[in-house]
Amino acid sequence: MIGNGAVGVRGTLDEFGRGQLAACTLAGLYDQVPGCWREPVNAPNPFLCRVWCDGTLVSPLSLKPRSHRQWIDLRHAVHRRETAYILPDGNEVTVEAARFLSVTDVHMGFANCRVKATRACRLTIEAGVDGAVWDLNGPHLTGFGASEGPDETLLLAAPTQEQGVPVAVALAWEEELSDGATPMNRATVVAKDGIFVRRQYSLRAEAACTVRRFVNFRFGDDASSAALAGARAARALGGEALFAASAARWAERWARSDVRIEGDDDAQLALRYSLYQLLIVAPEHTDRVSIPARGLSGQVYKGGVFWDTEMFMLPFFSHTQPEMARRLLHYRVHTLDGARRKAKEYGFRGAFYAWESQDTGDDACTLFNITDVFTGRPLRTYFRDKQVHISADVALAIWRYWKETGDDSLLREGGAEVILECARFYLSCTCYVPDRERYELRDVVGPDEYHERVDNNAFTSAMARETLAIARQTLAWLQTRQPELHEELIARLDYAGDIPRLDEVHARLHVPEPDAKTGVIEQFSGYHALEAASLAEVKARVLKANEYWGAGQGVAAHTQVIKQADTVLLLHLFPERYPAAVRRANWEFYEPRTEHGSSLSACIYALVAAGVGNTEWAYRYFLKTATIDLTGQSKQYVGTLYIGGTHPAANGGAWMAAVQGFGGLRVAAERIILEPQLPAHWRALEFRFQWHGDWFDVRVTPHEVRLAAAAGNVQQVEATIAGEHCVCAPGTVVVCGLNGGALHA
Ligand code: IFM
Repeated sequence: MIGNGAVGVRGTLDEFGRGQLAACTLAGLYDQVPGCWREPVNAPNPFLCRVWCDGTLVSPLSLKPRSHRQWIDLRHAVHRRETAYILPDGNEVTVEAARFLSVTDVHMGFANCRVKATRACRLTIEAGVDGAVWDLNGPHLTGFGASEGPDETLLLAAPTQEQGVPVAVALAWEEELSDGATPMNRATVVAKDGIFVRRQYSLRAEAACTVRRFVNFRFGDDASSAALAGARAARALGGEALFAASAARWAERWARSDVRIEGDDDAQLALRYSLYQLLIVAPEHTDRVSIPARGLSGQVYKGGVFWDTEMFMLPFFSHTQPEMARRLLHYRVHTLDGARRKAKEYGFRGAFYAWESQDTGDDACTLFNITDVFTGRPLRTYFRDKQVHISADVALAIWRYWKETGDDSLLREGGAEVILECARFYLSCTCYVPDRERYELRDVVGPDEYHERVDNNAFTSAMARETLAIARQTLAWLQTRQPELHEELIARLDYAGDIPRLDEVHARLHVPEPDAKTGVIEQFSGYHALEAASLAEVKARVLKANEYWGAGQGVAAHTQVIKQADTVLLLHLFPERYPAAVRRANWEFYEPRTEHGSSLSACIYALVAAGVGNTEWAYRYFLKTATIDLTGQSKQYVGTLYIGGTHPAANGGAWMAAVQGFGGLRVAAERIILEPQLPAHWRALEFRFQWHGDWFDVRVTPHEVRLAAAAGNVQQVEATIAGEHCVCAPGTVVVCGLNGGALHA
């Protein structure tokens, strides 16, 4: 894939169309075809390009190539391919193509295609904007208008079905002919859903012909004129200048984000690929969208933004590009009203965030989200209704962003309000149990989606209690630092009556604790009484590929086998509350019971394993998360639901496992902590992070840790490295020997 946060383009070939699942997915534009699921809109594809040589279609769809290479230049985010064919007459034709999307002007993109032949021939190149796009629940764009400008420009536009939002894609054409290539005929082909230019050239032996397209994606008012003007402006700028600007921005991104591993090239590639996947879907241009669970790789999961962003991707962004983290969190401020509507719909107060959030914050998650492979009937799932931890995930992420960056603007500009409304939601959905003299959070679904409607899920209850604590601290902060805003919020939200209840419920909300003997935390009430079938036994009971293991009657639902990290996630989030022995006991208890049926699971097992010094297992799980989008071995279906695509949460998890797991980085409000645990064969790990506006570089080897504070930093920070306390002033380096080495600066 290539992407720039506004558009994602799947890594299909230039000749490919709907049948080969080509798609240019737009961020933030959703549409619903009556009776179908609402999902993101795939724009018309301006990258389509076909080649004929003496009347033969030169395409892997019709000919077997002699050689084919296709790759991503991760450094500059360019998709490239080179394919060679020997035609029946012996002519060797080579097609080279490249495409990228600009990150400096996110509407712009560029593609070129160079064709050369070893023998004299007549070449036809057709390129244009193809509206026949792949959709899961489409078509979203019908009634196309196609036009051609006098200056080699093409435009294809259509309104969305639900709201009539205009979508337009324009293309400006440019060509370069080598000696021996002569232009011949030119024709414009207008189809009901596309517009193309078809040009013929006469080529002498070894001549080449290059066609460049400057493309522009727009939606909203004036989309057509803006797209045309944008394509023309890009062409006026030229491909090299467009590339140079975008590449310079990519260089900045990599300088902040790269993590270097010495001694393990496979891990290095997998990790860089993961970071690339995160960077191509991060919105540079707006705080009105966030990153969907499948990024911009298509329409899977309805383009919904899940807790994946806050819990799995945000740490990467807040440590390496806080302004991006801020934008992602601001999306939750913009969608607060949707969360309020959802709370009201279920009879609660405050903010109950959407399980699958789109543009308005209303929940796109359907009640029957999966179809049974046996009966073909939709299965009732309770993700939407009962996965109440989502609001706590949002509140915790906002709070941690502030703690880690020191930027209080988000709290002032809606973040505090979000936290208060999330806390109010838990005040309204916890129940008091008089017999036990405590509050409980009942009838929920925790991260482990195979066990629905459970009581006292340790993760969910702990997160709810944390939200109440955060709300109390937010109020205290507002009162001292922002008294006017404090007063305004209390009055506008009518919050005065809730304040004492925050204390009351926080003090008495039941959160399952580690067992005094074993240290194991019961995932939810009654979990231990479930059948202790092994993962292998449960797998053996599966009758049909892709059958769903949960939804009340699935093979895992009545057993202790869980879908993904649940209690173990709690230990990762709050390691200071659970001693290493407890973390180890829970990891060892839950690991053999976890199917890792979600891409969110492996990284958490890596992190907790690293935290307790089990680097061997940490490494296995790190590789599992970091290679997910390289191997393509992730689950493609649940029930009959297609869930393929990229996995930005696992990509974020790869960063977490490397930096927070092996690097042992933790940032508290007042200090930096580094407790590294390198895999045995790694010679070094290097990364950079930002803390409270200052930059730090870390290099860990098996023998020492170096923490370097950038010369431009403003603060002298306290750090604890491998248990040793030190101070790191701007422009200085602290070196701490591992294995008993001395600490020196
Ligand atoms: O958010 C996850 C969930 O935890 C498990 N199913 C897939 C979702 C999207 O990644």
